Amino acid sequence: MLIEKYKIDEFNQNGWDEHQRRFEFIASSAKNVEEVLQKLIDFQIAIPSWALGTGGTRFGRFSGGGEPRSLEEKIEDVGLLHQLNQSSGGISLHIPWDIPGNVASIKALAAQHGLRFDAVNSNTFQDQPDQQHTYKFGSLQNVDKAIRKQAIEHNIEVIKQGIELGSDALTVWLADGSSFPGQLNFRKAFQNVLESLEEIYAALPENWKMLVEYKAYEPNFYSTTIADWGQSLLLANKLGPKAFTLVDFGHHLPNANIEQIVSLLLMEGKLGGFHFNDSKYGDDDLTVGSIDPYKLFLIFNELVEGMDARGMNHATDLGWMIDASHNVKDPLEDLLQSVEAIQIAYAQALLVDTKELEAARMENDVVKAQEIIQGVYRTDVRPLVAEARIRAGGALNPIQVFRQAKVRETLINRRGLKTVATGL
Ligand SMILES: [Mn+2]
Repeated sequence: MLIEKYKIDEFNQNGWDEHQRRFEFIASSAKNVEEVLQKLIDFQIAIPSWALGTGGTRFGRFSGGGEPRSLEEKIEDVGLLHQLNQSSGGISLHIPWDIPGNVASIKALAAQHGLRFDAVNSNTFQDQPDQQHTYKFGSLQNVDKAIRKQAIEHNIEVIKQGIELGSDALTVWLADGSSFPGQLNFRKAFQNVLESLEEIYAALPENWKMLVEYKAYEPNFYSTTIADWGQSLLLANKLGPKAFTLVDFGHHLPNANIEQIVSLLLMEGKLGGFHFNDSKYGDDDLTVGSIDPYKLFLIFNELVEGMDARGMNHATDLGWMIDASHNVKDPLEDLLQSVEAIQIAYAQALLVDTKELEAARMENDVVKAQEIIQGVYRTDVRPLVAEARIRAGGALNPIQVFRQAKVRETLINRRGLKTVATGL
């Protein structure tokens, strides 16, 4: 569903004067406000098709009602988010959870909502009802050649689906690994994954990227065959210029210095994209910025600095996606919160005076360097983010509009209370 434009304009009147005061305050002190606003407007974050329903844990799942029952309804939900924040202009599909029945009508529906198809994701971490071989002991790493072949063919099929939709990247995340010492020959497993990825890589169109995602542990608990950025980079380097490392915020061991990882990957020209979420202990998939917004800002600071150093376009040269799960919140409200948290961190990173910071570093002035970084982090940039959203045609306060327009109630009426989004 979409909300009538005039209603959004009406809702925007609430708190308008206060917004103006707050925006003028920050606009009077920040140097490059117009440039920051344009970059915020251009910056789009893809929403994954699996994040629109309530997620669950291995203990249970509590449905919230009105969840999308089809790919069409998922696109409509992302379209609504994009209408409200004007920053969710991409949707990332998981195959086979979301195989488009009629590609032309799916593309038309997405275009109608101003959405593009972001990276397509393969799935070899669970068995599908009609598949011949099981992935219980891994997919691309499997000791059985026939199983590897099945997983390779699935990835090539996903590329084909993506080409039809106008996507230009394949994200590969493997659950492959081992749960007990002795279970796996590490070298053989890695070699099998490399050889399998080489076959998939060969099927990539010229303008496509392969994003190799890593994860420290889970669902395997002793080893993961692509466990960290070193292993992912090793694969990306061996595969070739179309292969890149994909960093997911929650896929690290506790306290990993993710900002340093993205900095070095950018230096090597091998960072392909970033998956946003937040975590306290492990791959918790919580709302972006809900636990450690400072870490998010520090990562963005390195992303912006590293991309600028290579002359990259922030909006288009890396894949940006939210990869989170919503167990106790309305998924759409949660996604609105996540997008705003990303924009806040991005806006703050854009305000860092990099020349001044570099000068402080050259003087070994540790205190000044910290003051510069934290000075920006402690600046309330929410009025900048809101101004960018309004100028792009969105809502001053997306969550407030979502609630006042009774979106969830309407979706429950239309779709039912006990719907379950596919894939979760
Ligand atoms: Mn991810």
